[in-house]
Amino acid sequence: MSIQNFQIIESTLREGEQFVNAFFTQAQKIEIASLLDAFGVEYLELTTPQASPQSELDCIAIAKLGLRAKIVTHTRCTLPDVRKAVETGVNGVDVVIGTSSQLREFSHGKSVPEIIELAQEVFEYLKSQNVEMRFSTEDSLRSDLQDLFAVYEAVDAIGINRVGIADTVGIGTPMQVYNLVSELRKRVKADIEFHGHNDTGCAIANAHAALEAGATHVDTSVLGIGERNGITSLGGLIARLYAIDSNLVKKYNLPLLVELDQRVAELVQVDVPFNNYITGFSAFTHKAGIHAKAILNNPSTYEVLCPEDFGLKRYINIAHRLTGWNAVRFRAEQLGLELSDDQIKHITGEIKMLADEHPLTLDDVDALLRNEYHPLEIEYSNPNEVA
Ligand code: HCA
Ligand code: CU
Repeated sequence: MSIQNFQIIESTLREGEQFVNAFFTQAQKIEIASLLDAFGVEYLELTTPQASPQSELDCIAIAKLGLRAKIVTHTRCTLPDVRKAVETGVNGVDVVIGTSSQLREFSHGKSVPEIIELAQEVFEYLKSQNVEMRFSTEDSLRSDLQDLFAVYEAVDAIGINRVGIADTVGIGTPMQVYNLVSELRKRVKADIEFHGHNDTGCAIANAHAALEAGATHVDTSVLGIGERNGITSLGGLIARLYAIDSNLVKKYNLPLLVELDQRVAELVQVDVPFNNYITGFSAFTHKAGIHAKAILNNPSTYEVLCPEDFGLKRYINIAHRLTGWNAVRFRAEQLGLELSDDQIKHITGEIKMLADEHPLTLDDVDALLRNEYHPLEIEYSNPNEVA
């Protein structure tokens, strides 16, 4: 199925708050919410007001901001929790309960018929409150399929807006997620949301597989922060979809990703990873001579993401032993130095020799180029001129 309409449920302020280093103040939450809203995510998911008195105040404050994004909060499947959620003034409630045998036995202790009964009670109430309703099953990938579908079909019959699949432990593969979502797509009318953890590195691929199978909503967080090593990252999902068709993500303000990643990294005291999608420091740096030459002719040779679309620039690193003379010539042109091909080739050889001895910087290369360009300048200077 080709991906057409999808929406992002941005959970930096819920799943992200479960990241070990996250201790957001209300002002910081408002700052993150406003940035995400300016980026254009469709939903912001907030920590349940049941978590603490401050969490409740934060929900109320963010619900009042009048952002373009819909504000939803995340709750357990109980009447007191959803009541409290509705009272904060949010637009929707994301209800979750565990359906796997592990969670049924060791977490809430409820049977499948009991889960269904509880869900019916909770959603009948939410329906009367005119808020968006989502029901998701924790640890869906390790749940018995019969149980899972019985629960989803029961809540779908109530007429809720979305059902969610959660790969809580990051165990799913794209193929498994694809198959599960496809099956669910046949059984429910509601929209389908996917929430995937990244324990085994599949969170982005799984989110993409879910969309291909007919999911309509994906949960993300900035930099992927969340419980343990987190979930599908906002930037990673954007990169994945952009590479399929950049039109899929043109509804978002892409240049804001850099600020979002940097700001959230700062708030949770980590660096943006060097290999991060789009905003990692080497994401648009090309090094080998062969790559550099092709990139200079046509960037699409080695780039599926266009840095300009994210307000970024590509960088060609020439100060190393893998360099090539085409890239060195390009640098000379950037510096306004007219050098012959022979001169450029000679300098390229010198760069390689020096780089074998010690690490070089771009300044070192620039100096070599400038020396080649003005080799005799001193001899031609006017001896009568007094310094
Ligand atoms: C958690 C809950 C959750 C919920 C996902 C959802 C998960 O374990 O903290 O609401 O769909 O990963 O199962 O984040
Ligand atoms: Cu989660």
